[in-house]
Amino acid sequence: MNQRVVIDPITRIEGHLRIEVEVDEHNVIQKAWASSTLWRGIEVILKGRTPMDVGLLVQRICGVCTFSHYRCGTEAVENALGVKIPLNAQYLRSLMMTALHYHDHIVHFYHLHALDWVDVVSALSADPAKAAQVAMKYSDKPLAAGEGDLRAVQERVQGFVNKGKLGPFANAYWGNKTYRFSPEQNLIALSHYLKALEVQRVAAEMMAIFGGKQPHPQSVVVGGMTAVRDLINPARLQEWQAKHDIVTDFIERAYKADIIMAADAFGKEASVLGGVNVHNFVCSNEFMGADGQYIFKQGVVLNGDLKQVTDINPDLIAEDVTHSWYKADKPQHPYVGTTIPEYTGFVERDTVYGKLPTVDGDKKYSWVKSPRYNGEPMEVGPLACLLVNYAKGNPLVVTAVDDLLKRTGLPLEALYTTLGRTAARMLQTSIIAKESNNIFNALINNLKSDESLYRKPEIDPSKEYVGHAIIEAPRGMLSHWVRIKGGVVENYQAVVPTTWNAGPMDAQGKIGPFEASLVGLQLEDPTKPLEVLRIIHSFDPCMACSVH
Ligand code: NFC
Repeated sequence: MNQRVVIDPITRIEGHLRIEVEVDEHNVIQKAWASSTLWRGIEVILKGRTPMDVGLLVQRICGVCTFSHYRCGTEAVENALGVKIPLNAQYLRSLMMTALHYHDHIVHFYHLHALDWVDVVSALSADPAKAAQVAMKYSDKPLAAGEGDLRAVQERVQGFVNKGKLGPFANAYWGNKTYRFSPEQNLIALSHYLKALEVQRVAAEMMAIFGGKQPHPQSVVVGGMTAVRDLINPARLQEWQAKHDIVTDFIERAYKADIIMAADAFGKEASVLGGVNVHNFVCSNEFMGADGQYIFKQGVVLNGDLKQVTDINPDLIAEDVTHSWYKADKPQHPYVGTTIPEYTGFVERDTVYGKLPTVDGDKKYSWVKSPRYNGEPMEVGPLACLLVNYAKGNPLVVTAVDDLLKRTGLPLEALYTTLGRTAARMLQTSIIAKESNNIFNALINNLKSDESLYRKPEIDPSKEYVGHAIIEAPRGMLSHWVRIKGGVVENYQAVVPTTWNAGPMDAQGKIGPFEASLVGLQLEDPTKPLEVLRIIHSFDPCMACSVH
């Protein structure tokens, strides 16, 4: 008999996500429902506000990728008003975006996702001398190089265990058979987990250098950037460079090495070799450097066909709310999108954990809307960015992907897996780390002849304006859409990365990437669904963003 498994809340993410699945008698998932349970109505709050405040208000959508919304909202207003910001401001915004990607991707892999791969308890039985040798296999200059350092990590964690205080390592599925690292590999990754706590702070400080503070930076305004003198102060620029070096060193010597190690150990683990079942991908241009060139370029790939990549057509984006707790009788383009709540709740039934509120799949079951591109569900995020850019022959991406495949011995198809999604995020971070110096140098060069950072925008209350911005946030393509009338915001919609990935079934019965990724997965033990966590975490869900 089929049984329901409810995981609510999913932890080690931002925001409120519940995943419910139905498994058959072999514990194979037949149906999956992704649901988010908190709505705040920020699009509604924006109505009637001055467009100059949009950036500051929309960045409260999230506590993680605050800068993404801040910048995207500000740029939607700039697009509506026809404001062209100075080049220095564009470079600075690109650099701030690099800091955000470093921060979010490092925190995601180590602090949100790693424990789906790393068995901390097993690390306690590792031989630190052997672990130091093993580390040499995955990097020419491993960060976890010394036996002494590895022993110290082991003793530190053993100390928590002895006191019965596992802290962040409590309540996991330690010992699950789908963990594949040896004790030594677990110890190496664990040492990086602890180091990453320091490195993510450095990445956050990078954002604060140009943003004034982090989270919720304050330096972006409609028309450019504020705090002109401070932003281009040579001491500040040097500080940026020094922190950049610390972060990129970690990316190359720990993050990349750990992904190669995961490919080695998990290369045959069935539960990570699926997990990409929507084969449509879309991403935006991001990280503008000299001559208006982007590190990553926009595009759309459908049905996994890397031979055909098309440009994004913004007219083809719409949001469906058939199974979302909102009213609307058909999919809406974001310029005319509405956000009218209509909550209908859950139904109680038996699950593997006893009676619980559960989804009625015929009804509404999530606060997340379902974005569609020309009627199709799309995966967004680093995997989409890499696949689109690989299809476009972007040399930075082709080289990075081919190098990793060669190094791990995996075929290109391995990208279409949970392991591939997690590896893509590391590759994206590593490419940014190598290329963003060009953006920094372009800024320094331009400052020699031009110190402008701001152009005052004009707004005529007797006119109506319409504008949007599409950017690549850490979790994927983000777009904001604004209509301005009488000098204030008339309508506002944000179509957010995790909304694309986590949205429920649409009117045509098509399911989105989260739900599709789980169908067909066999669970080792439905009461301890580690495999579900591993797949869902590989998207790096941010439900605060997705619902807003
Ligand atoms: Ni929150 Fe996001 C917004 C999302 O664009 N999803 O990456 C960005 O949050 O982390």
